[in-house]
Amino acid sequence: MATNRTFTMIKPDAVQENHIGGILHMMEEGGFRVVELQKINLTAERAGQFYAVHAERPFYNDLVKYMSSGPIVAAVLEKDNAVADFRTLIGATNPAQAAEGTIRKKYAKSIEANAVHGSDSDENAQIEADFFFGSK
Ligand code: IDP
Repeated sequence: MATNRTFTMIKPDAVQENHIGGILHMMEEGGFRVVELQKINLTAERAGQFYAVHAERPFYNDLVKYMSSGPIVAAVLEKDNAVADFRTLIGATNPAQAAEGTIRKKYAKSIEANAVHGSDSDENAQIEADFFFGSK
């Protein structure tokens, strides 16, 4: 995957509260094009695999439970400088610290239920996109 793509998920709290459209709209308004899109339920096992990098963190078990608590929307997005620009658009992990105008500022409920995921590097964007959509 080129550096103009990133991977995102709309997390269970935001899907449950009917914010898929609002969040996709903010992504498109932010200049991102939806390349792949899928609504899916993660099993606890799959959620655990996705977040395996956090396996030693104290919040890992809760995070796995939360991410498998209801459907999520997985997507691949395209834009120049996608990974960095998307991290800016979603805002800080903790919504209390997220900047005005960011997706998490508007939709996140807590540091855990923070509405969206965004890849943190080109390498992880590729790995995460493949996790859901396979190699392209
Ligand atoms: P990021 O999603 O902003 O990249 P990470 O540090 O990679 O943040 O954490 C992954 C996810 O784990 C976060 O989006 C959030 O859902 C959850 N998380 C991170 N830190 C905490 C915490 O301190 N308590 C509970 N959940 C957390």
